[in-house]
Amino acid sequence: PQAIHLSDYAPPPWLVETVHLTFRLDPQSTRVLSRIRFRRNPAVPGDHDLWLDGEKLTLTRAAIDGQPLDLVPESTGLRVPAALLPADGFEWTAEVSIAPAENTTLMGLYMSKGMYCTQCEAEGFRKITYYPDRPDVMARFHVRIEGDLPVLLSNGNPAGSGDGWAEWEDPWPKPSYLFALVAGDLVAHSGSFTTASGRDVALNIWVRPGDETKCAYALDSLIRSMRWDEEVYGREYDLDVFNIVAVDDFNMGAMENKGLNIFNSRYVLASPETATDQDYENIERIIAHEYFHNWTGNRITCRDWFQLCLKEGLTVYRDQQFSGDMRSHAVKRIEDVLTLRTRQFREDGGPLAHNVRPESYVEINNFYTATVYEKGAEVIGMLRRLVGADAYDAALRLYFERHDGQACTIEDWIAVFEDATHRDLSQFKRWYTQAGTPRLRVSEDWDDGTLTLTFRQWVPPTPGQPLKEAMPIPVALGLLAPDGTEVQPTVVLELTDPEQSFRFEGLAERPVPSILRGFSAPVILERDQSVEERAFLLAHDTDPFNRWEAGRSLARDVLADMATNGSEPPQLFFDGLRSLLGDRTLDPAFVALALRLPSEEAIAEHLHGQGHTPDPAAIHTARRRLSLLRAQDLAADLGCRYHEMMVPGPYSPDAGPAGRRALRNAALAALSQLDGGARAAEQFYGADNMTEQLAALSALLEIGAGETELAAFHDRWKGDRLVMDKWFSLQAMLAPPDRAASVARTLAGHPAFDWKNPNRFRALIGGLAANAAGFHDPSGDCYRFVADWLLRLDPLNPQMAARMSTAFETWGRYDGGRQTLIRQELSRIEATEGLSRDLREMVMRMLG
Ligand code: BAL
Ligand code: ZN
Repeated sequence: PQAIHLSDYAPPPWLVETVHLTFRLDPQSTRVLSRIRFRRNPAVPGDHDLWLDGEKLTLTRAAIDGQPLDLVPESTGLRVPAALLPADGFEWTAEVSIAPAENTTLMGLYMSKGMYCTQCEAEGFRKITYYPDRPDVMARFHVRIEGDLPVLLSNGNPAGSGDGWAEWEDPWPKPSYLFALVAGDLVAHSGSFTTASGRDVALNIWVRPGDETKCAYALDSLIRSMRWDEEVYGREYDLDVFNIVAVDDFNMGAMENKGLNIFNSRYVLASPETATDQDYENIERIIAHEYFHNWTGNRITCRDWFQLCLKEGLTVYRDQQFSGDMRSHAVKRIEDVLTLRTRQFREDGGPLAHNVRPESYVEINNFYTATVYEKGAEVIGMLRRLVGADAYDAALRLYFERHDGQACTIEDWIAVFEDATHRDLSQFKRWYTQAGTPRLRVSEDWDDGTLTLTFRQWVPPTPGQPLKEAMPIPVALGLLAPDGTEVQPTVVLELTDPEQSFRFEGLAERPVPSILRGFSAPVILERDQSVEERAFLLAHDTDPFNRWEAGRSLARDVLADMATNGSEPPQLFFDGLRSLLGDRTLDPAFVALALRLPSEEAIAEHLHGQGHTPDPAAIHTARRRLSLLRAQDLAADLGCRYHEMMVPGPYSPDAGPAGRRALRNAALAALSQLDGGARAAEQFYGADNMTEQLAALSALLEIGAGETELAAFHDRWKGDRLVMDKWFSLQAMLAPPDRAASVARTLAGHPAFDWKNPNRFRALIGGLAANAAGFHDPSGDCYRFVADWLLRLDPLNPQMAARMSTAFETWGRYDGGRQTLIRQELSRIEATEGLSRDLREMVMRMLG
């Protein structure tokens, strides 16, 4: 398959004014009638054919201005010669038929448990009808749905309904990727919102009958998101109705279709008995994310798919701000950095590394990545740090004013900031055009009251980019006196050169620098720092992120040492944690994060970065040993906190009680190593909420117990799909390394392993891939198991298969034996006939 290049972008010669669609729904043969008004694009002179994308469509008839056409479709679309096209515009009419019940890709129009639904981003609309399916073609849509189902939904405002039909009118021009249709036997959990200017908006969360009792939190999150976007970004909602639909079979987390968001049901449905605190937090975040897209994505969209980060990076940044405002900024920042390091640094350091704005792709679905989303959000955060909050607000106002209704590029975005701040941001653009995580090495020099900090930056080579230029890096920094007082409050240093020094003069005594406060840039900071200095920062840093980071990097180094040379942890490590655990002024959620040991994956990545070949088994053993030694050393303190953090009264998902449960469950996991799981079993059977029950089950599995509880959990929850996903993933994730493959095989043979459901597939295959020592067991059993399942899923749902193939992306870190085994599996996949474009591109990139 051909790669598509950013440099080849050409504007569309034909634009669309209006689209009228009629759907006559039928599982095997849905008929789609289209009437589309085209006009010439004044920016593209000359005569041009009309190209309409279309895949797997049966064309019944087509006409231009009522004149029937005799066209022979190609496999990817239809071409109408320029000679047949009136110069000043025309009306295209067509009828196609499609089979939603046969559509297993979950792209385009498909069925999920008797319900019709759509997913059009990025290129699903072309599986619905012939159309210029590209985001720079924006049009007003009118949709009529005919079908014998009680609820018939599309984008925009309702425009009439009757027995077996409904019409929808969307007044806002939009690209086809934002089109949506839902039809089914659904019920709504409803509410309303009055916008700042007094517009009443009806809010509905549509679910299958029986699930309407699990929508309250999603609705509440939506209302808070709508209010927040008015207050913080001055953005008001612009339709009379906002519909959200929960679907069980969905490839993504959710989709921001105009006025009709479609969600994976795991990010809508929640009750205290079935959803964890983490689930609630995710629902709040994703509801907000999709809602925020209404302005950053929908009203202002992307010119082409290379610009994906324009909407995704910004919208992730906005949802991060929102979650911070709703909960705790310090805790949220730590969680976001953990996600970034786990998913994005891994991607940036391997064969799949790509720019925040990629420059070529074979299959765009493969670029909905942590780099585009999470690093994209970091880039926005850095911009805001560099220009300041007020200038950021001014730039955003200008962005909305200048580009409303347009399909834009990163150049447009940067220009807005340049115009609003009069800064030259040409170097900053490198964050969009250079892949790889910059490394920042800092050295200190102390001389007679002057501290000099010297920074040296280096961006490692990535595929297709052997040489890099210096990045602009905002480094937030503070200085602490030996008694813990802050002698230099946070300043933002702007690095622009490969090497740069900064002097701090007139200091009475040598301070301890706190560098990269709040994780002010997505870089790897390299620093020779003593255990004592880290312990000092863990105890005293006034920046909560760096306080956490001090403990984190200490734990990481301790674990790295234990895994590579069998050393023992220093007592100072335990003492630091003890004082943290005993500090009742700290947010319990923060303490829980500080107690979380770096994952095995994080240690492997760190060791690889230090020039070692990580041994997954040694890392696993070291982490378990450190966890046990820590529990022994801190047993009394942990026991104390376990009791203290009990949350009385009815369950609330709010940050306060959730933080208490997080600390309590961290203590439980540690203590279970000492008490044989007695407390965990007690908590498991006594829990009235999923957070406590699942944490107890997890603590039991981690110590090799919990067989009875697993069975009890299964019996209690076998009727609940979302809870059963947890049952699958927990077992795959926590299986002992030498038994991971056999546990996974048993789970795959379980009657509830509905592998065509993306959530269930991800639970098992993703869970196994997250079991680092198990997945990398030297037998290669898990590699084979995962490859077999990718090959099985690929013909049905290539997008999911391609996404899950990233289990293999870190192969280059490991020893020769493991590398050979993984490459064998990747080569076996690559050699398979009929492989999808999606999976083929991923495997080829991984093989390099
Ligand atoms: N646009 C795809 C789903 C999301 O990022 O919201
Ligand atoms: Zn998004």
